[in-house]
Amino acid sequence: MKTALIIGITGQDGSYLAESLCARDYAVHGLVRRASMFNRARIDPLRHSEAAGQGRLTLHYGELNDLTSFRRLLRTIEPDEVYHLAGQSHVGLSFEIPEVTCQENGMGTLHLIEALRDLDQPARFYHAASSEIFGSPTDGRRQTEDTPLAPVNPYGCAKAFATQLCRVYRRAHGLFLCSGIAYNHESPRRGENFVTRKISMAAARIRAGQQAVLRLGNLDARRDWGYAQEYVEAMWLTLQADKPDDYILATGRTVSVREFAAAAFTEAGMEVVFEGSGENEIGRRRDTGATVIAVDSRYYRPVDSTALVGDPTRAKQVLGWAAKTEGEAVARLMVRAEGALLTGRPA
Ligand code: F7E
Repeated sequence: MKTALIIGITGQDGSYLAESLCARDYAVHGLVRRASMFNRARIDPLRHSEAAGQGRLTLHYGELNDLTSFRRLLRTIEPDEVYHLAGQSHVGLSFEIPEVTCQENGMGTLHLIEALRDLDQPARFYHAASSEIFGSPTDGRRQTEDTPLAPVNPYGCAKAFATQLCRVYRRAHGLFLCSGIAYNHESPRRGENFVTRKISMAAARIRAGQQAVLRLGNLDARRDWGYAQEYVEAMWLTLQADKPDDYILATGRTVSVREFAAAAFTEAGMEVVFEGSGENEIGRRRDTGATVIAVDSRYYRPVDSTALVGDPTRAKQVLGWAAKTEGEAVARLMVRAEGALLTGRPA
């Protein structure tokens, strides 16, 4: 039986990955942050499952920058694979809390790989990198693993640092370190302050008469949106490869925030027509004429990366992985899940 350690097991990706590894008969250990309130809702079903009952899921308290306890944990559980999915993940917020973002996403990663380096048999290590390392490329081409790093926000800077560090340590110390350069990947488990979840929740609530208007920032921003459950399979495949490497994990196609919202509202039974422009743009229901989407400049970012689209050819060729669900289909599945929450009926 293989042993895996997931750092960030309570997050969207961590919870899907834990389920996937338990189904593959791994002994799964998860690092969770101590907090005054429990934040384990996403892994609760797994914690109460047969796998947990059989002792195949174990949670440990830990912090990204607490190197001593991480070293102790590594020595105790001797993992074959470590998945580093933790850190401050909100790009917009990284302008407000840049130090925490860089400490967790940058230095936190350095601490982990330094601890691995000291082991007699270092585990294979997956680092959750991000398309934000590329910033706002202007050449009109899809990004590959060789696209230069040019981040435009503190979050991207921290991820670029950690990605490059993994490359350097791979080369210098021969460690099995891999970065999955993931583009936006969403699901019903997404945090509520990411735009896709904000949209899907609002569409379901407006439909149910529990909310009047959805206020959004930049409707023109385009994202390469995939489905998180598929992306965690790529994470696992990355660590099963013969050699350590970095992989672009993307669908290869973008839709705008406006198009994503339109698909979500249509799924909720409300066709939306957009009119106006800039801060004055609104979306009205075609059937009632009611304004259901409005632009609010509070959600604009100082700089927004608007041209990120990945070329996942290497992941396809080496790992045999390809995203199946993209853009509008992601919007539809997220609204269906919200609808089930609101009505109590299965999705
Ligand atoms: O924004 C625009 C916003 O916050 C997407 C993280 O997983 O993916 C994620 O980062 C776009 C941006 O995700 C609102 O300006 C418009 O252009 O959902 P988001 P993100 O910033 O792309 C990358 C790959 C990561 O690595 C990150 O960890 O939507 N937008 N109106 C809005 N965004 C938000 N949050 N809220 C709005 O009202």
